[in-house]
Amino acid sequence: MTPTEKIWHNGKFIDWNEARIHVLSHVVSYGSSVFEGLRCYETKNGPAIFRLREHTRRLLDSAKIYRIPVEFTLEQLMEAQVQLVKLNGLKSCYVRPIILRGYGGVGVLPVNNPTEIFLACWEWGKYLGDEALAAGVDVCISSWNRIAPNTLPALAKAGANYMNSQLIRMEAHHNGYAEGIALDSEGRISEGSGENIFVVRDGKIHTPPLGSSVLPGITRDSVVTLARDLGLELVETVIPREMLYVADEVFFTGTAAEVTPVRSIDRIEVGTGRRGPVTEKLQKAFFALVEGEAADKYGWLTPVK
Ligand code: PPE
Repeated sequence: MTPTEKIWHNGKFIDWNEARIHVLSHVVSYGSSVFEGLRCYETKNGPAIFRLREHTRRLLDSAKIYRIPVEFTLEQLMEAQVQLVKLNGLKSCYVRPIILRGYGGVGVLPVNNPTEIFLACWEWGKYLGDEALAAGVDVCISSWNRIAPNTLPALAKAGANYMNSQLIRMEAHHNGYAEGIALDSEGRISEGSGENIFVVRDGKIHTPPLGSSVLPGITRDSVVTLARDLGLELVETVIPREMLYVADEVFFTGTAAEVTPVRSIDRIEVGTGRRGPVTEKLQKAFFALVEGEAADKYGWLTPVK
């Protein structure tokens, strides 16, 4: 990663190297952070942040679930992200807002731990490799399950959830796969360590519902909307593991992963072992929109001016 110039902290822009916290901050021992990841795309009308409002809303929702007080409004945080990208002079980048419990009281109960908010950005290329978007990735089912209901809330994008994601991703990596797919605590398909998942069979698209321990992905929502626009049949439904092995197409969605085809699962080829027609259609629609080639009919792009 190449550092950029400025990071936003509690309302002020500070130098990249000054964005520090004390080692005894609550977040370090107890994982008490919530965060976001957004992409800013280069369009012909200049840089534009994709679904800024929805990401910022999810950030505040995550903080609310964890009772983390936030003194900034949705609008203020949106504006700060636009200013951040502008100030750092990037055409396209990844934006990472982080809200954490800081330095003060010790012990699990967060008393006297001030909320610290940081907004950073940097240039970030293709998440699952340069070839992934066209060729697809080889993945496995993880031996780790996704976080169960009543353990850690899956609707919150909390730092602590990513201990589970790390186990999934590391296991996949060490066994030679690009990514792992986790089942939920009932053994149904949940999601990748950092992506939602879609399964296509006979032209019908399936994706697990929010009750299957998935993050309410904003790319997921975008793809659901685009699929319906294209007249494709799509259902949110509980999906058994073996559906993956007999699918015609499988793909991941995520801010970092965008729309990435899956070409094999547990060394079983998905369909013909290459990107399928439904995945390609949705990828095209997605990139046309984020890159400003197609009309932004839902107002998903916030220009950085
Ligand atoms: N599930 C998980 C567990 C997840 O982390 C992400 C995003 C998604 C689904 C997709 O959500 P959305 O980005 O709103 O479409 N993962 C982020 C983290 C990547 C990272 O390594 O850090 C991302 O894609 O930005």
